[in-house]
Amino acid sequence: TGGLFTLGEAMGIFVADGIGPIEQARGFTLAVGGAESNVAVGVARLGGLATWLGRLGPDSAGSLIAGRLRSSGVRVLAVPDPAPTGLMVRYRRSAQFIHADYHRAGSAGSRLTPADLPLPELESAGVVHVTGITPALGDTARATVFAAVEAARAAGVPVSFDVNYRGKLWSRFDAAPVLRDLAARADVIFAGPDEAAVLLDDADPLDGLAKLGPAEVIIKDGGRGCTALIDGVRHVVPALPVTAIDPVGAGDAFVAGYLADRLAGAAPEQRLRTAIAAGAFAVTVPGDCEGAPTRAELVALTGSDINR
Ligand code: KDG
Repeated sequence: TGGLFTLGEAMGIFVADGIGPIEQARGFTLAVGGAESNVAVGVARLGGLATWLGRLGPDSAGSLIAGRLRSSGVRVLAVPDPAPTGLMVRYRRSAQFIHADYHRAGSAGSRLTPADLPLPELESAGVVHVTGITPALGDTARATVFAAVEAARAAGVPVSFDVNYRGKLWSRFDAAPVLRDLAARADVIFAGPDEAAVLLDDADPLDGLAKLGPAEVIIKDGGRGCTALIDGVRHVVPALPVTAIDPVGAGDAFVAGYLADRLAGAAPEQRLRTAIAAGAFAVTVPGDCEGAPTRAELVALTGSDINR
């Protein structure tokens, strides 16, 4: 297809309306989250082709996820599974602090296996994108991520890897070797400065991650913008001044912006500018994937057609 192929766990998320202790929540919105499906939605909104593979349970969260992703333009390859679809409960204790609990142990999404991979599709993708969340979900999920990455490499398809270290799923000690193994197999790697430190003992995250293998290293640093080392060239792109409402999903929108432009053949500096603008747009919208912008919305935000 030449587009993005990604795999992982999508979840139903009960998000408390408003700000304050969860006991005082007046209601909950049932939203859809999952880092990889967020990236797929982001690429689709930007006009790219995006396919997401994952297991969904025989329940309302499963149908909600499939329906929402499809209506966002994502090609959904859902493997039915008898286990329940994973859930999250999230509330904002204050404007600044967001609390999240996972209800995903043994979930449908965690039971992904290498046999689920549609190899011909994956091998004809323009980029295969994985994250450090899926290998933390279980042995078969981890094996699936590595099988997807190996199949992509063997077929000459670039591999994109967002470190996405989740301390609630595994310790830094357990995560580090697995994340380093994935980094060594990736062409493109995304990490926050703290996440880079999980993989590296030494100082500079750009040089350190590049030494592990990827030709394209992108450090996303939220409100401070991003730095990158792409084919030996350093880039620094400042953040855009926006009113941040909700940081969740901004990193995924950033990745989607970079990958959508990469798929479209844009030069590195422009990919980073689109990534920054997509991340900036996303923080102005509550929700995990609701804030992923269209091209027209990016033009409205930046006041210029950064796509040309
Ligand atoms: O990047 C946002 C994700 O963290 C969110 O949608 C939930 O995938 C998720 C996770 O595992 O934390």
